[in-house]
Amino acid sequence: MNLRAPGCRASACALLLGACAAAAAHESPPQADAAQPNVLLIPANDAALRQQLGSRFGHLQAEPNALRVEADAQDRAWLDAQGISWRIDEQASALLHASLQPLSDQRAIPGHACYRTVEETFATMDQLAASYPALATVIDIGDSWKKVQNPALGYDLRVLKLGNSAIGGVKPKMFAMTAIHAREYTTAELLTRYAEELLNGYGTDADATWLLDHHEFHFLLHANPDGRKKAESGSSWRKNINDTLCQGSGAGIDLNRNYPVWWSYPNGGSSTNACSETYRGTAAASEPETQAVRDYLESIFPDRRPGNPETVATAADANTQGLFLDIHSYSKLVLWPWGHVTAPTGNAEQLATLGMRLAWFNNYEPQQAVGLYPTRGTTDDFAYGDLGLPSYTIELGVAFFESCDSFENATLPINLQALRYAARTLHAPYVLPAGPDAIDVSIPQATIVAGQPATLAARIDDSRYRNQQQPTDAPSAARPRHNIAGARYFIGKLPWEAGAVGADMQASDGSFDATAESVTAQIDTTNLSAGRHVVYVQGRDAANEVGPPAAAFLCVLDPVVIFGGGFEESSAACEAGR
Ligand code: 0X9
Ligand code: ZN
Repeated sequence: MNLRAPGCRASACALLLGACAAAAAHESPPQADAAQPNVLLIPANDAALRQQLGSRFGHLQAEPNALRVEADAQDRAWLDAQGISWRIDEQASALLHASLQPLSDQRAIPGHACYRTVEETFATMDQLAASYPALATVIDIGDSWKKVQNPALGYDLRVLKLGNSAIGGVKPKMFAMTAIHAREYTTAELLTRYAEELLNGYGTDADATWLLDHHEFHFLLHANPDGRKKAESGSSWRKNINDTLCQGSGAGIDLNRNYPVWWSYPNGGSSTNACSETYRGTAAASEPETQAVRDYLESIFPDRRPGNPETVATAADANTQGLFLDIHSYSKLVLWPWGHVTAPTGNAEQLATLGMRLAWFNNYEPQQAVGLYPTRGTTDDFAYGDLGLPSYTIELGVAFFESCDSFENATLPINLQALRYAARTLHAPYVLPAGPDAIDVSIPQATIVAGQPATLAARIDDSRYRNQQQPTDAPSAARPRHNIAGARYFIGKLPWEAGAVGADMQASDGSFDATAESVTAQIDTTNLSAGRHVVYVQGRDAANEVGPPAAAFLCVLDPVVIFGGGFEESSAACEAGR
């Protein structure tokens, strides 16, 4: 990384940051095409600067004493005019330039083969729906801006809905959307792979099975397909492609500033300039992409937050079910409402608790969204403000066009873990994350003849929080870790289902006196029916809070059938869930 402003000696820079910035304005950046953006390092970080830069760039990466933005020649001149010092981050800029090469083959993204294009993502959705007809369907929830202009062009906004349709009833739902900002490649691929994991795991993985039996997952994989198509042609595109008010490279409305809650709040958190990267549109929900998501959310979720959506302190019902996730890139953050003010929501502690649980898995910075920079009209403030849903923006990884190596080996695995955890809280997302997690549930000998005891093991862990590291101007989210006080198992029914009967598990070391405990139980199978059972484990802490359950399969064989010599066949049938 070149830490000097162009044309400045390091010592002069250290002393004369302002003068260096001025010098930079008169020289072309080294090895940079003037029109191409570079990654700039700005050696300062405070709330006023974040607000100023956030509003212009609609993206920034924060470190304790520095900020990074992607800036073209015009942006650099603007920074100079504002007296903001900057240097080029050569390494990050080289990566950015490599990813912005024009692309020729639209069936895949050259140099980024791990990311499906819009068409490839849609083909995957159709294949999944065809392969798993009882578990997956595709729902058309509206049209992109281009399609509204001309039905022969543009795209449908398509939701992949997952869940076992053979089991009826109203179920807790996860709604997750990705790629609302077109260039954020990693987001849609992460969610597509999570959908594949859930479906492929149905019937073989106990957690995937109960999650799909008792919940619904609604994934809008391309929330801005017109824009994404442009990004796939090698452009660092953010907004939708509505060019009625600004043409050329500045066209578009920032869909993450177009949502109807706090859209016009006077905090400068979006722009009224039609060519700005954070342009909010002519009216709240002016864009068809926004209208489709708003209407769909209001159709699948009840309103659990009374009164006017634009009240700061009103709490949503603590028993609200379901979750809203808007997955962006990049900056390694887990954010929750509000984004428009530093005042906390009425569910601040509950939102922070789940946020810090998620952040444990991806090791990202958990904080109230305004701590990054003030925004208005964002998806998460809408989903929380309008419906009371626990709502999160997760900023994945390290680049818009992140390398496949980095995506597949770093960003993907840790964020799949965060999604798996989030899914297990859907029944009571404001409540369950306060309790300890249940992990590594196993029944080492999981196929047994009725009457034989089965050994169940698990770990109960309350230490899996990531507390907020960086001080911001938004309220802090730190919370204590509790000792484990107990664990119970439930056969065939989730702990909260009618008729569920729990049985105690024991601490493997003899006493419950630590924030993480190994637990075990001997399951008496005498009265269990032959066939496959889901065994759920749930932990409890010293504050009497229970956490999200996790499960393992147990196969019970009928002794009469076994006696007749059918052990192999019965075991195979039971393990396959037949
Ligand atoms: O500015 C944005 O829309 C998000 N950053 S990005 O680089 N992906 O564009 C951050 C939004 C944070 N604020 C809220 N979620 N309210
Ligand atoms: Zn974004």
